[in-house]
Amino acid sequence: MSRVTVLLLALSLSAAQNFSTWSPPGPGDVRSPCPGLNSLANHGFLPHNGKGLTVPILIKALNDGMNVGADFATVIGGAGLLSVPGNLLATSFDLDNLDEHNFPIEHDASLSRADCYENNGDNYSFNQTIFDTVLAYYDGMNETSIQVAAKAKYNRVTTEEKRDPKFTYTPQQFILSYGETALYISVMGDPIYGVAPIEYVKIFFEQERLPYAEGWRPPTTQTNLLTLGDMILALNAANGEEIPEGLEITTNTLKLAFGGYDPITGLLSHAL
Ligand code: HEM
Ligand SMILES: *[C@@H]1O[C@H](CO)[C@@H](O)[C@H](O)[C@H]1NC(C)=O
Ligand SMILES: *[C@@H]1O[C@H](CO)[C@@H](O)[C@H](O)[C@H]1NC(C)=O
Ligand SMILES: *[C@@H]1O[C@H](CO)[C@@H](O)[C@H](O)[C@H]1NC(C)=O
Ligand SMILES: CC(=O)N[C@H]1CO[C@H](CO)[C@@H](O)[C@@H]1O
Repeated sequence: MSRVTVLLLALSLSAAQNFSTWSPPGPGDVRSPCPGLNSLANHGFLPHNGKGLTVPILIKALNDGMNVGADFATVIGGAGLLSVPGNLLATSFDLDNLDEHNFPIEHDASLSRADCYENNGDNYSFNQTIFDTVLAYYDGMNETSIQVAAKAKYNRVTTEEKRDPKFTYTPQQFILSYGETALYISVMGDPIYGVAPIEYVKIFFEQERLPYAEGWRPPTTQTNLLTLGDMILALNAANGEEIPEGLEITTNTLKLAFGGYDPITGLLSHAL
């Protein structure tokens, strides 16, 4: 065997080990409002304690765990660093730094979390009642589709808009929230058509686990800024939600929004 083969074998074995190892957070471990990062930490692709995350650590974990590209990992990793309180020069962050409401990522109208205002400031814990309203759209289906995922997402916006007096939905959050819908149907299914078994989607959100034992494998097509941009456009076309005035969906505006910046002005946005 060549040295290259041995190395590849070693890499795939260590990754396989982590797909089969899973444990929930224990005392002292921290988690985030993100089912993707929490799953990666529960499997040990990210440090199980959820602390000390750097951009290189994210790039490797997102690649090994779900075939998500370094382009996405780098920009959103930058937003993760911005979330460290009082340190604009931070080089690592902890998962619970991501809880801060409206900055730079956490936002209202999540698929599986209550709005901050509606739930006494708990803007990060999984909420089955909320997630059930998303699953209801898939009633009678065994797989996701772009059409249905889009409607379920838009319903979260219109629902919270009506009942949350502090509801905030900036152009940045428009992109983030479409991006998050694109992410779950990409990584649990595929980044082109967004067809994911509902069983996998439920395990991903409800248990924060990669459904390896149930047959899921990382998609062979990489999820990256290009696939996410195309899917955001397809999702938006499917539900017809009005695009904020002046906003274009391009790789550049995606980089700004995922990086924590206003995609129209390019400024660091800190909605109140
Ligand atoms: C494999 C890569 C990733 C996947 C599949 C993923 C998936 C998701 C999904 C599906 C949501 C929506 C949850 C909901 O609406 O209830 C979400 C939310 C979030 N993600 Fe990730 N994510 C990934 C990577 C990251 C990274 C690298 C960061 C930051 C460094 C991040 C930060 C967040 C935050 C802060 C939220 C909360 C937004 C909110 O709903 O308020 N994610 N993610
Ligand atoms: C889930 O969210 C709803 C709606 O915001 C809220 O009323 C409820 O208290 C939350 N449930 C839990 C268990 O946090
Ligand atoms: C969101 O949750 C975090 C963690 O509990 C909390 O520190 C923060 O104040 C919350 N945001 C708001 C606006 O209440
Ligand atoms: C969903 O049902 C269709 C049609 O019966 C079938 O072809 C497909 O394999 C099923 N998918 C899953 C994930 O069970
Ligand atoms: C190769 C690798 O990342 N292995 C990790 C798998 O997960 C466990 C924790 O569950 C870590 O200790 C390993 O380092």
